Amino acid sequence: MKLCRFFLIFLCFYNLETNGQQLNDYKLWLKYEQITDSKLSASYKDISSKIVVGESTPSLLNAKEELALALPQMLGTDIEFLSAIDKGNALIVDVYQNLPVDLKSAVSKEMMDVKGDGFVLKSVKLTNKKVTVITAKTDLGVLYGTFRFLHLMQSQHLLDDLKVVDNPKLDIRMLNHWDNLDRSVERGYAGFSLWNWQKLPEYVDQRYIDYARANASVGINATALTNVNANALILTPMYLEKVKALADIFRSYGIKVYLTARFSAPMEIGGLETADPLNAQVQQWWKDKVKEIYAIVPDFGGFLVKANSEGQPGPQNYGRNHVDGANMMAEAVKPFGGNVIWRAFVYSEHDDTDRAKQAYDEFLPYDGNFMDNVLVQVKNGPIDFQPREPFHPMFGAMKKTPLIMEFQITQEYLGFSTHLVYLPKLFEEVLDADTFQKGEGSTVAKVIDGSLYGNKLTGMAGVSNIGTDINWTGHPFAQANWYGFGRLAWDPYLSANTIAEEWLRATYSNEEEFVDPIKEMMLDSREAIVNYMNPLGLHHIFDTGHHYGPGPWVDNLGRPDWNPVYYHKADSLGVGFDRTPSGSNATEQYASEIAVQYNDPKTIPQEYLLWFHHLPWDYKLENGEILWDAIALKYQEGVDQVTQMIKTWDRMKPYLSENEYKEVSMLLEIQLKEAKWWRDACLLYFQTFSNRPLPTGVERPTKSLEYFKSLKFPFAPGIRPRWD
Ligand code: GCV
Repeated sequence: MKLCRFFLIFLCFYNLETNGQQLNDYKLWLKYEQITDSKLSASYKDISSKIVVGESTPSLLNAKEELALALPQMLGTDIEFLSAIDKGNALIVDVYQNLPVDLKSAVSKEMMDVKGDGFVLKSVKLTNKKVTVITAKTDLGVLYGTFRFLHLMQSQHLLDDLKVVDNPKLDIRMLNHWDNLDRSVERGYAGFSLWNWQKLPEYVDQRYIDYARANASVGINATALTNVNANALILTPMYLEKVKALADIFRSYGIKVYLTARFSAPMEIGGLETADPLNAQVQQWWKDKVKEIYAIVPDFGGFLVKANSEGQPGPQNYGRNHVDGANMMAEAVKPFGGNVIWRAFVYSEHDDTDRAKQAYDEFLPYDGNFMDNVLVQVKNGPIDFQPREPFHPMFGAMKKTPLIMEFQITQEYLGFSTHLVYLPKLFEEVLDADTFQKGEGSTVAKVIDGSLYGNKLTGMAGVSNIGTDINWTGHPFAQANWYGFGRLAWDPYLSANTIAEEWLRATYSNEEEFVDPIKEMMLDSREAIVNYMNPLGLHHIFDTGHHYGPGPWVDNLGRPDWNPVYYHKADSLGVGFDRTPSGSNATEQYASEIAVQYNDPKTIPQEYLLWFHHLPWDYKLENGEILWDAIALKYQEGVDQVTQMIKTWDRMKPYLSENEYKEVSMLLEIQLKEAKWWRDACLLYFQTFSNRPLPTGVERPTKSLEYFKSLKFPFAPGIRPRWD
């Protein structure tokens, strides 16, 4: 009995502590923990315990609130907000035009380099005063600068001689929520949708504000609230009231709301008989709808549209094309300054061309025909957010149309929210890829920031990994993917290394002994998952529908291009998809420099080998291994890398609280189990074709192929519910 009570009390404390940890995780990278280094703390106090904040706008008030929250916690003392400063030290936070004259001239040089919502942080010596100034042309810029200033403190930078000028390099820095109106999230692995439609508009969850703070802290300035597999109801007055409530909260954090527009909405909620974009009534319906939206959300960003893709309706249902559809909507939002973001994720069930080629084939002929407020949103690779893909050939090839990059932050094909995978490494690889479309150095980053072709509108979208889990993203390290996406949308030239370090210091610790090995672990984690899921260019060999776990054997789905066997094409002779001129010739969609290199299995980067080539099992790689052995060894390497991650994490115990340690450690154990599952299932399956033994160094599977094939997961998270 006594033992039982003890156990209950223990459980209670355990839960409280676990909860405490999760509440800490809730704060994301905005934890603002006390600075323990006494020298640093003294210098920060000197700079920032007296503050003057311009209070003329809601965004400046947000900056003030953030300082009021962060500084007392970090400095361990009270701070004073003053209306002006005569002498002594102070932090001055205001838009440039409101600064006192002497301060204005002290930062005027830096201000000349500020663009849009960029900002300046500068230490300035004036008569009687030493001032640290956070300023910008816009109040939003000041808010961004404030977050950066606080981040520098969190990561223990010396601020005595501060001089930072930073500008966002892309215009639209956007999250795409694949959130449904029933609060399920397509490909969501962190709970339900944040948007509590039933309680909106009256009930304003603190989460909406914290979501906005987190986004603003990295410069995210747009959010598409609803799934691209859209429900027209979001455009009805009842829901628009709720959208307004969210937009009202987000506005002062600089976040514009976009909605996904179901192409058939004029019929479904408008009572029309057609949604033909060339029909005058349909055009008028969209114009009226847009007017209605802007009347209640004056800064509405515009529409995000998935049309004629995976069963979604679109202009082709009426014999029209993407330009007809996009321009009709663009015409409606244009007078209000809105945009249409039209997705290029298309592949047809009636076309047996290699799926990897279809979006390019379909969209290239329209280059130059879209209105100037249309952006075409292109996924990073030509298939679908695989652990590794070559960059999408539309980047660089589509010269007269602004392309907005679509990355997937949620880990549909990367272990859900269970696997620790640091995605900025993947994002960086794509952004740095050279398209060669305008000579060497024509990187994807230059395509999307508009510098290659001079596009006026630019942007980056990330499919959100955020949900109602206390820690927002399911895995504590998945927060780094939200953070990293935001940082790269702000500046696509930042390195994954820098971003990992920034995130770790703000989230976990500034101890070098912790930061260095964990940063290495993060940077290696993406290659690890490629190795244990899709090595050497294998792709889309996931189990059906939910994409949880391996399913290379799946061959019975409604469309050939949904079946894994379509992608790996394993047979007794070899494995891989021939996309060279002897096969689908997808390489012709790239610049000749790339095509030539990729067409030859000897010169193609090894990581893309089986994406572009079907090769014999005994094909000899440069290092002398035969293909079958190389595949097997890569799977093993992936498993070994996860084992190494576990060891690294274990060594970090002294720098972590018990629960901080435990939550990641438990997840890593699942990751190891699943990495082995991938290795064993895939190797047993491919072995039925290769008919070769596993090479030395590869662990023998302990279960049979039949066992792996028998696994079913009807309730795996993130599958789209059927309401339509
Ligand atoms: C929103 C993939 C996903 C779908 C997603 C689609 C898209 O196919 O599996 O869930 O649908 O991409 O990006 O539109």
